[in-house]
Amino acid sequence: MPTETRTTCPYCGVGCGVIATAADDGKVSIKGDPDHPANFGRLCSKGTALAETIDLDGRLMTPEIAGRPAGWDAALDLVAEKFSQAIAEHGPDSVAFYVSGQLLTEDYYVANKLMKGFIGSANIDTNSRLCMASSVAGHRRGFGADTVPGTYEDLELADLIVLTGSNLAWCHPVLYQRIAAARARRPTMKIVVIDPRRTMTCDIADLHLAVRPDGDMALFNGLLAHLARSPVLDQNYIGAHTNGFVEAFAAASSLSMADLIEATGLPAMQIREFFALFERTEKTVTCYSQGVNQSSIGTDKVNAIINCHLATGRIGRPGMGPFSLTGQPNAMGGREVGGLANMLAAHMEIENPDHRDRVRRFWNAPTMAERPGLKAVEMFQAVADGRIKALWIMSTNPVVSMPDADAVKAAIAACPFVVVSDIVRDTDTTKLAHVLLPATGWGEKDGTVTNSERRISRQRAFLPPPGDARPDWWQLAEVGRRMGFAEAFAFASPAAIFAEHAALSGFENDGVRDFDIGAYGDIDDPGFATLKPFQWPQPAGTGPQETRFFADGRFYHVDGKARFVAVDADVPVRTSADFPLALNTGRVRDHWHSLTRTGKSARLSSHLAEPFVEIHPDDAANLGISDADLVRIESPHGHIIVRALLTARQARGGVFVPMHWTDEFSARARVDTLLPSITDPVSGQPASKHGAVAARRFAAGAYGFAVSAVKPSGLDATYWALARAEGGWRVELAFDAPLSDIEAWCHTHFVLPDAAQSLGYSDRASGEARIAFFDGAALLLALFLAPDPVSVSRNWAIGQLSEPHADSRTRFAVVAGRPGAGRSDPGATVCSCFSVGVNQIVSAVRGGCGTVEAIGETLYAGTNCGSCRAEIRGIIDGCQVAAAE
Ligand SMILES: Nc1nc2c(c(=O)[nH]1)N[C@H]1C(S)=C(S)[C@@H](COP(=O)(O)OP(=O)(O)OC[C@H]3O[C@@H](n4cnc5c(=O)[nH]c(N)nc54)[C@H](O)[C@@H]3O)O[C@H]1N2
Ligand SMILES: Nc1nc2c(c(=O)[nH]1)N[C@H]1C(S)=C(S)[C@@H](COP(=O)(O)OP(=O)(O)OC[C@H]3O[C@@H](n4cnc5c(=O)[nH]c(N)nc54)[C@H](O)[C@@H]3O)O[C@H]1N2
Ligand code: SF4
Ligand SMILES: [Mo]
Repeated sequence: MPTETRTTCPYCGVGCGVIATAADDGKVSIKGDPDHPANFGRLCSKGTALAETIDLDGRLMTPEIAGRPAGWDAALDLVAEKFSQAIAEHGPDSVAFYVSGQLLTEDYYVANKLMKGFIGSANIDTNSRLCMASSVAGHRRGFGADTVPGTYEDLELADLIVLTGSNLAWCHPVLYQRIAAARARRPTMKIVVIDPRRTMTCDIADLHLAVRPDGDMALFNGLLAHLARSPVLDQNYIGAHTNGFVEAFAAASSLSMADLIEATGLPAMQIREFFALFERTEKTVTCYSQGVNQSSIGTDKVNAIINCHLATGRIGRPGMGPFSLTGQPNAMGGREVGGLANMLAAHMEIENPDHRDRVRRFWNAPTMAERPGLKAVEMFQAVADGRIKALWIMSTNPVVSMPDADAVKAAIAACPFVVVSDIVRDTDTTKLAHVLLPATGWGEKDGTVTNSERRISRQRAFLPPPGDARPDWWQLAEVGRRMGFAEAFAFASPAAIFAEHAALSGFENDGVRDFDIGAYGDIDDPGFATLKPFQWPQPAGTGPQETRFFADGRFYHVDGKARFVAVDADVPVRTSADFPLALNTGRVRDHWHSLTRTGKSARLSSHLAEPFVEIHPDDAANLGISDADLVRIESPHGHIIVRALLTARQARGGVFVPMHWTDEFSARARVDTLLPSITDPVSGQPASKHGAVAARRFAAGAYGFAVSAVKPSGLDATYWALARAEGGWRVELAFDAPLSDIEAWCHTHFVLPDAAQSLGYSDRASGEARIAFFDGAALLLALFLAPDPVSVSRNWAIGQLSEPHADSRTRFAVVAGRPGAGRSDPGATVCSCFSVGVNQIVSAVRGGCGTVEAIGETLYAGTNCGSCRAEIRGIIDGCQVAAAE
């Protein structure tokens, strides 16, 4: 009998409920959980494809010491010994944990407890430093606690949604769908997007403000000054529930309209339109994400937003409030356990001696950390200069995701002792580990995560642990025991850890601290097994409730009031004559961070299959760059080579490069090697959205494209990018000079049986060459080479891996690089859920489908997760423009 397991998606902070069904033959299928209050059954493309990412290919399945398989005892003993030794010789601050918002709350709780209460240092920081730290700092300054006031329902109740620094359509797709559905029901609802790029999210926007990089703080300052002079300024609310308005207003009102235009780069009309819309719409929610947080002025940006909501009293009530969208599945859970170096546990403060004493008594801790520890960027600097002697990296890939990534790589490589816990054997970071610990991954582990609206949901195992893999919490607890803290780390199950965490949140709380889930302080294994999603707070003795904070105007500063924060509006400038382009970075629709999981899915890899740079056509023309050229992008810290994607969605003067590509997937495309480690002075969060670079066309001597049934190895091309494809792999290539012996090159990089038959073709006049290898009717490898970027249809070529090639006609068609008569080419994938290509959509439009709905009815494209609907609309519009011309 197939068994259904209710669990939670391991990707973004929306925290969608998932039902995983494991059939008798072990096949897993995934659908949205109709009863989960985050998604009510919806899933995005990444969630839908989860079953394609859980195979054991490339998994780390046994502990390793110095690259050799080892038993758990040997590995754990060594970790405990090296950490204890460093602490004995150099003190507790000579060791560090670098963890992740993708850990479950139970893993995170144990890591934090071990470091802050038992090792006695606060040198535990997390990739959430690169993600949420500015929001946390902004909340604490504004509210006195790290509290997200609202709920997802507010997004449906609002009359105006301002999305700033958020590409919601791609990064929180199910929330985007909920908003789109709400607006379809209530078309008067307005949406404003503030983003230097015209992203797919702008598809539902009434107004897109293409603000200059970091110009949004001036915009919100200008808005505060405008509101302060308008009738919607809520004097009563300000007087009764806040402090600091006068100073904040003084700072904000120093900007004239001319200053605002200069700082934001926006026309006066757009600025006025936005201000008027905000002023007249009481039910306004301002959602923000990395375009706000990842900035050298990120915390100020957060407070500039909060200021506007406080000034109008639009907070804590249905359909209004500032709303920080969390990125990772458990960014919020990490904050609850105090996983940041400057927090304690259960939203208590490390600087506060009473809080420290309370946690010490609760934990019965021998050596509490006395002061904040090193924040991520400082931590890797301390690794670099030798202050950190032992480092444990868990569930994150800093060689890819930290700014100045090559310096971080060098620092880790030089660290005397590095432990990495991961689910994947080969990542850019695991390569540098002395000890590798195999973790159980999604579907294999049990615990909880908290989403953006403070809703705690269970992740449940439905697969056995592969090989010797063990949960992260178990690894940490075992090391804790071996370091001499047997009693404190004698956890028998994730339920026991959750119960302790819940009890600590309620311990001596009495409503003083926002985070209180004391109701679960004595939860047992059966209770944990059946735990339903619930929102915090839920103090002991209370039942589950839908919650909104600050409805009563009470905040968590000692005086019970909220604080306005006076923020400056200077826009940082990073570009110079040598590095004239502003560098912006972020995400694509179908990939997750460093590709260790989504990179396994052919479907997800087909939407954008290689690293690229988005550049405005005018800038490209000035630089002599054409579409599909390779581009070398350079900063004082490093260089990368990526594909040019010319688009007017990108503003002039800047470029956008995705963060996803690693050394496992491309020759040289880690964009974080270009970014300086500039951080926000309050939060310590790096400015990942604002660097400065120079770009030029990279003139290769020859270009190539290959499809292959087996994964290539040791690629030595000047440029290569590897992606999964249906039936095998696809590889983009470029070389300094044309290959002298094509067949030999193929044999060096692809495993081809001796019996393989090859068919080649080369055209001296055009400089083009093709070669294909067959084994019986199966295509093993087809390589297309040309002096210019290869124009063969990618999807057609990939399709050949699954087609029979018994007769010479179809074999010649492969080498000719185009479909035979009667076959069509689907074109680049647009809808990854149903694998529908652009050419199929264009021909459906030509056949009379004039709307996204009509395309859906004909091709199904856009009818599952809906993330591609904006792209489909763009294709329809493009066809209609072409027809009209
Ligand atoms: N598909 C996908 N979804 C994901 C993830 C993923 O890897 N892939 N990761 C998850 C995680 S951990 C996170 S943190 C979230 C991130 O979610 P988002 O923050 O929505 O995503 P990003 O693409 O990082 O950046 C958002 C936008 O900020 C804009 N921006 C850049 N500079 C500025 C500025 O100065 N002002 C303003 N207003 N905007 C600016 C960028 O152009 C970009 O479009 O996504 C989560 N969801
Ligand atoms: N330039 C630039 N840089 C950025 C950003 C940006 O927008 N621009 N965004 C930043 C943000 S917001 C984030 S969140 C980070 C994300 O960056 P990272 O955290 O470095 O990226 P991931 O690929 O998510 O890394 C997760 C790792 O954990 C492993 N893993 C998965 N599941 C488990 C598990 O259960 N246990 C263990 N032990 N390991 C597991 C995965 O295989 C992978 O190696 O990147 C940051 N860096
Ligand atoms: S929106 Fe997509 S990635 Fe995010 S939790 Fe839901 S299904 Fe997962
Ligand atoms: Mo993130």
